Amino acid sequence: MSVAQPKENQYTGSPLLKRLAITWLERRGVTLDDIASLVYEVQRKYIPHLTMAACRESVERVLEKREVQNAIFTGIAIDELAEKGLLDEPLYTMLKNDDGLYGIDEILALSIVNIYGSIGFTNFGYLDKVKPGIIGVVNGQKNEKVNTFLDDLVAAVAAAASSRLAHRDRDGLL
Ligand SMILES: [Ca+2]
Repeated sequence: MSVAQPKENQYTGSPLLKRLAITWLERRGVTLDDIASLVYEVQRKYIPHLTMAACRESVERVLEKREVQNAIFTGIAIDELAEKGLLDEPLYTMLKNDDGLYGIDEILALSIVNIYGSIGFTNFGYLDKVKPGIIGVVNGQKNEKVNTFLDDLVAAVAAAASSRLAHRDRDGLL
């Protein structure tokens, strides 16, 4: 007698996951254009002919990757659980205060950063340090909201999209 097989995942191979990832980011106050603006800021000094449309397209391609979607769902879910007070100690206080020694927010984000090669680490480091645009905005909402994972996720998606553009430009595809 065979063991019951799990039903095929309704999300497998579906553009629904990408749409959901965008919806979850928007629910937390981050739009595709916010992330595309970060990509533009990072890459415009290296690619003079760069357009916002190309930046936005690159962000969309990054958001099609399953590992990126999963990192976004996981990080945002933890932020929202902490915001609702649904996590036990000691996790709750670490997340609420964005404790610098927690570190798992950055580790989750790093799973996104390297999908287009190691140049992503440089871009991520810059975005994490300077906190331009929407990263500074979500970082400044720490009193009302828990964005412990969100700022790193956004920086990571922007860093990966920037790396993708750098590679495409080098290959003459832009
Ligand atoms: Ca963080």
